[in-house]
Amino acid sequence: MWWTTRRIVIKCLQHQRFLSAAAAAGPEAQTLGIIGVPFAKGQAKQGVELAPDLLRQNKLRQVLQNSDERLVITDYGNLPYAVDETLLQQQRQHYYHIRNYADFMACNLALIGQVQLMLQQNAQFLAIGGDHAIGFGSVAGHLQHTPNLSLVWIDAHADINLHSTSQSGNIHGMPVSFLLEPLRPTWQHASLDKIAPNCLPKDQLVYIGLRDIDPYEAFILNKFGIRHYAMDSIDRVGVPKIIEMTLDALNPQNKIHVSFDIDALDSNVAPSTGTAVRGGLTLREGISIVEALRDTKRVQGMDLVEINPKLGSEHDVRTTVESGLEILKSMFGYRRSGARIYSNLDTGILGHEH
Ligand SMILES: [Mn+2]
Repeated sequence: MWWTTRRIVIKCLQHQRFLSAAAAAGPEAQTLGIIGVPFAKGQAKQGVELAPDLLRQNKLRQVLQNSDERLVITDYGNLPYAVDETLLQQQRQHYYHIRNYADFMACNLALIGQVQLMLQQNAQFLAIGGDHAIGFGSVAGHLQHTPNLSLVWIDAHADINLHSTSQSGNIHGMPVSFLLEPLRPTWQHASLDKIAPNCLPKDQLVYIGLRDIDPYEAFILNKFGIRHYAMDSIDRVGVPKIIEMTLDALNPQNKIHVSFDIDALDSNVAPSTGTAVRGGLTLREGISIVEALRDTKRVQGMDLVEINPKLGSEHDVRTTVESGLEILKSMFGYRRSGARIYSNLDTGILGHEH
């Protein structure tokens, strides 16, 4: 009968009000620090440095706030950095075949400090690139604050080249090699033990979405048994199984860092990016993965990188920005199921009979 249904609806609303009151009283105001990292020198295309401000213009803050009203957001602006003589010397002597090594290191040194600062002041942080070269500083800063960390790298590419294996010299294809314990000796002139002593054990890294792996990258992944769920395994077993295997692989005590390269998504939903590869994740698959990670309540840091507003048409740029915002929304609280906690609902809308 209609009135029975109505009574159930009212009961549900009352229950929801109870939940929201509990949430408001609880200690868990969810603090989030945001840093823009407009770094474009890890690759050759201009434009990726415009992404942080473009996302802000497209209401990044409101989108996040609407996805969870309990979020307390602090935007730290865009990260400045300065190159010093020591780094230029390292570049000249050891890493001259890598494009912009000194800039890469200077920016990431600043980011390592910035991430630690944000985690002292917030429960979570978001770093917006820029190209994926900033993945080094973002994860390294996270590791210095929280040594027990797991990393989920969602990307079309493995970004695990060494200076000796990179064909392009573009350092946005190398950040993971700076983070992993067994690869650190290959960067012996980079003073990593000094600038970022905590590194990532190889069994706490999982890749999702790969479909363009260089030969030496494949060699490294196989040699060290690094878990990588490329698009073919996603096709074979489906996203839910990939999520399950990913979570099984990560230490349940650890916090999680999610480094999301927009090119993990298929180029029809993320066309404006420097190294687009067809046959990627659908937006729904991307959202599913991010939601599952969020639901662990262990994600403490995230990167969103490689959105390039100078590539493609105006429509392409809008599509890419919208996809990026959907991914962020899901990470920071939005639920497609509608199962959210609202504190200010008018529970009288259905009348007052009980
Ligand atoms: Mn990448």
